[in-house]
Amino acid sequence: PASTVLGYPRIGPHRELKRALEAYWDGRAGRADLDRVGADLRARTWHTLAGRGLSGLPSNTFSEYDQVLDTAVLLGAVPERFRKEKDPYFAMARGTAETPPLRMTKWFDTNYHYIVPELPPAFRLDATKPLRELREARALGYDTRPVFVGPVTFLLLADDPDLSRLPEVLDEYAKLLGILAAERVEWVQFDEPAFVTDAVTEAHVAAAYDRLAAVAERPSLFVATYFGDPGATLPALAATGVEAIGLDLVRGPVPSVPLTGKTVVAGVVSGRDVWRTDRGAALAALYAVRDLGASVAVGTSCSLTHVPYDLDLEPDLDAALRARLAFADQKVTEVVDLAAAFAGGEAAGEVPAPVVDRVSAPPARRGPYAARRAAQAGLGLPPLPTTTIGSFPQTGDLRSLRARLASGELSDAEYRRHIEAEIERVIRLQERLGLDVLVHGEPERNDMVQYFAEHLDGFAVTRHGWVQSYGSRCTRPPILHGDVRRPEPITVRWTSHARSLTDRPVKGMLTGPVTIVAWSFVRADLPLRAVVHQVAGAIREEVADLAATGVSIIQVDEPALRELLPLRRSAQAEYLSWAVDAYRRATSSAPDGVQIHTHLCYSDANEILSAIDGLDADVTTIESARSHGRILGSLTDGFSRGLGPGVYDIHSPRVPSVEEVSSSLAAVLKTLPADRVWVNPDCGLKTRTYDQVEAALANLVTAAHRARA
Ligand code: THG
Ligand code: ZN
Repeated sequence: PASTVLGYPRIGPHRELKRALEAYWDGRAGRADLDRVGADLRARTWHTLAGRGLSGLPSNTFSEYDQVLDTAVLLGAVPERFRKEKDPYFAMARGTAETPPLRMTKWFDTNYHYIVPELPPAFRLDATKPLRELREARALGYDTRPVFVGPVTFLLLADDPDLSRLPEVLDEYAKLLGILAAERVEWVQFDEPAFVTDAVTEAHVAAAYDRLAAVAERPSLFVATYFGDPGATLPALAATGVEAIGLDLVRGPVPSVPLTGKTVVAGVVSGRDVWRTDRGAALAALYAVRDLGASVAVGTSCSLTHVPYDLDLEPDLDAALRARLAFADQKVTEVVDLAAAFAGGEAAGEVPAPVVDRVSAPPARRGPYAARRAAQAGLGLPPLPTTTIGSFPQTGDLRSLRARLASGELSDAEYRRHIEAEIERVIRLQERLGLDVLVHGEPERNDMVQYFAEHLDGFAVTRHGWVQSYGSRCTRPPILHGDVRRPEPITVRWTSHARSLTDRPVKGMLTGPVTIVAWSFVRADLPLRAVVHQVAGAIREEVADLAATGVSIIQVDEPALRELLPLRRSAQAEYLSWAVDAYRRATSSAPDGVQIHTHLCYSDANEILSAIDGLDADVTTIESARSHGRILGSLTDGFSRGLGPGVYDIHSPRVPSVEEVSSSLAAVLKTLPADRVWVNPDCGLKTRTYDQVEAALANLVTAAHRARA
C-alpha cells in the first residue's frame, strides 16, 4: 500500500531556517540568501523522504513563517495596511515600526503558534508558492502532493470566524484545484484538524466537500482530520465524493463507519510524541481499517513538524531510552516498514491494555483565604505592592556562561560565582528602583521547563531536539520517560543567596506541574493526570523546602494551564478539575503564612477563569496589557484574592511613560478594590534589554507611588 507523512519539520535539522530568517530580518542577508536556504531545506526533505522509501511525498509543507499565514496569502487575505510594505508577508507575521503584526495563537492543543488571519472583503487566489514548490520538486524528479490548510479549518482559525463565508472561500479552493489539475497533479491534501472539534457540523463538511468534489477537472482529494476523533464529521465526509480520508488513530479510535470505496490514510505513527510505534498494535489498527471496506494507506497521525528531526543527532542519550525513541526521520521509516508488514500480512499484535491510573492522594488544600491573609499580614507590604514576574534579561554573557559550563571551560564553582554575582546585580537594581517584592532574576535558567527537567529524575534533555514554536523560535521539549522524582532541592540555593543580600522579601520562583508536562514529550504508559500528579509531588517538595528556609512568598507559574485543555468541550471539565488539583497539591505544602503567587500568560485565559480561581493562589498576575477590558471585567465577579493585571506590555521594546502606566493602573483600580491590586509588568523580562527594563520599571514604581498617594 501507499505510505506517506502528513508533513515534515521545516526549521532545519540545525535550525538553518531560523538563522537565515534572523539574518534576513536584521539586514545581514538578502532575499536570495533566504530563498537558497529554503530551497536547500525543501530538497533535503524530499531526498530524505524518498530515500527512506516513502511512496507519497508531500509538498508545500515548507513555510517561511507559518502555514496558516501561507494560506491567508494563498486566498488573498492580506489586510490593506500591510499591502504597502516592502515585504507584506513578514510585516503580517512580525509587524513593522508603524504597524503591529497580526495576532498569534496556539495551533489546536500543540505548542505551535500560528498567525491569525483577518478575513478580507473579497478573496483572491494566488497560488504562486505551492506552484513554485511543486515545480521545484518536479525538477528534482519528485511528483508531490501539495498540502494546504482546508477551507473549513482556515475559516475557523480566522479572527472573528465566519462560516457563512464558506461559499466564497470554496470558489477560491475550486480554482486552486483547476490550476493543480492543469499542472497534472494527482493528489492534493487538505488539512482539516477542526473536524475533531465541536465547531464543525456535518452540514459544514457536506457543504465544503460536496462542492470541491464536484469540480470537473481536479486532482484526487485527500482530506486529513487529525488531533482527535472526527466523530460525526467522518460519516459526513465519507458521504462526499472525496477519494481519501486521513484518520488520527493515535488520538482517536478505529471508527465503526463503513468506508467502502475510500482510501484511508491510517495515522498509526504518532506525529505528537517521540516514542517508537507499537508495531503489533499499529498492524491491528491497519487490518481493522481494511475491514471497514477501505483501501489502506499507512501514514502519520498528523504532520511530523511537532517532533525533532533525527534521533541520530543525539548520541549522548541513554541507550535504553534511545531504544524506545523515534524522531521524525525514524517515524518515516516506521511508516514504510509498517506498509511492507501490512502488505506481507504480518500478524497483528495485542492491542495494549488501557493504562492504569495510579493517582490516589486526595486533593490537598491550604487554610481558608481569610486565615491566610491574616497569617501573611507580617509581610508588611505597602498598598499597591510592586513586583516583577520573575525573569530579568537573558544577556549574551549569561548564555555564554552556560555554554562555557557545558564545554567544561568553566567549573561548577566558577559558574556558581558568576551566577551569584548576576543575582546580586539584579537585587541591587531592584532595591535602587524601589520595588517592594524582589526576585533573583533566574539567570541560571535558559528555559524554565528545560531547567526543571534537567534537575528532576525521570526526564531526559536533548542537544538538537528543536521543535518550532513560532516563526524562527524553537524549544527543545524535554522527554519525560520515567517516574519523576526530585533527588535534591533545585532552586533553594539561588533564592537563599538572593535573600542573604537584602532585607526585602524575595519570591521563590517555580514552574507548575501542568506547564512542565505541557511543554515536554510525555510517557504514554500512564494517563496524563497521573504524570502531572507525580510532577506536582516534586514541586510540592520544593515548595516545602523553600518555606522551611524562611521564604515568605513563592510563585508557582502555570502559563500552560489552558494549553492541555481537551479539544472537545465534553472532556474539558474533567481536565480542569485534575489540573487544578495538581496545582493545589504542588502548593499546599506551604504554611498559611507563606503567600503563593501564580502567573498566567495568555489573554485567552477568559475561557478558564473559574479554574484560575480554583488554583486558590493568594496573588495572580496575569497578562492583560493587550486585552485590558476583556479580562478585567470577568475577574471582578467571584475572584476574591490578590490580582496583578500587567500594567504594561513587555512584548514590545517600547518603554511606557509614567502617564501610560498610571492610566493602566487607574483602569485596574476602577474595576478592582485597591487592597487587592498588585502593580507589575504583564510577563517576565527575559527578552528585553536592561536599558528598557530599568526605564520601564522606574516608571512603574513612580506610577505606583503616585497612586498610593
Ligand atoms: N518555554 C517552553 N515552551 C513554551 C514557552 C517557553 N511554549 C509556549 C511559549 N513559551 C512559546 N514561546 C517561545 C518564546 C521564545 C522562544 C521559544 C518559545 C525562544 N526560543 C529560543 C530560540 O528559538 O532562539 C531558544 C531558547 C533556548 O535556548 O532554549 O526564544 O517559554 N518550553
Ligand atoms: Zn507571562
